[in-house]
Amino acid sequence: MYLNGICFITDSASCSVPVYEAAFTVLRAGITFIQYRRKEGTRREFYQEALKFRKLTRYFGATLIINDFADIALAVDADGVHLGQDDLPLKEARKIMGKKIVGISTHDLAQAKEAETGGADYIGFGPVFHTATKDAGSPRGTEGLKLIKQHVAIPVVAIGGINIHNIASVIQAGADAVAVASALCRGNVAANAEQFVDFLKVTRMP
Ligand code: 3NM
Repeated sequence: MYLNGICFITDSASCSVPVYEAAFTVLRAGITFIQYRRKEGTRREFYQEALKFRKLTRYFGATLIINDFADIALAVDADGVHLGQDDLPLKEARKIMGKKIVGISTHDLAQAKEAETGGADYIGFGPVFHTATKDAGSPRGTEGLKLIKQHVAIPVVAIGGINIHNIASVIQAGADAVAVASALCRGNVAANAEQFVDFLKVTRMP
């Protein structure tokens, strides 16, 4: 199970190709962690697409996390669920998810500590940099990320505006993994993914 390296977050609005195709391409390049995130359509469509993602990630031995919906995560036998601050409370999600992964989006130290105390397996923290993919508030910067890493022991997945030019600073600040949507999905997905995977090889991040 991979909760490290680079997590590809699907976002159809910032993707130059259908997200399933993009997912295949990034997995083919060597990325091993995908969060299926979908903000449009019905929950039935979400489920049907999530099933396809489960099959695909199994081919590659990659981790699949489902954004927002614990029931869909279980229905497709994903590795876990990722929840925001306005989703199902962590305590309830844990009851449903059992031993599967539960990740929580956090935007400040109080939320990060609360997620850790509540038993989250990892936290997302961001936005580290400005992002056009989501209205996620003001950038916390790498200093914000460092502060979180000083106080929280569970893995921290940095998110928000991370690209091939600034990823080194995010790793330096202590991120255990980085989550990337637009910098993988915009333009040439294969070329983008190769650059990120090359970076991972140099850093020897798994
Ligand atoms: N969550 P990109 S930022 C989905 O801060 C999401 O919690 C964020 O996309 C948070 O890599 C974000 O294109 C968008 O910036 C990430």
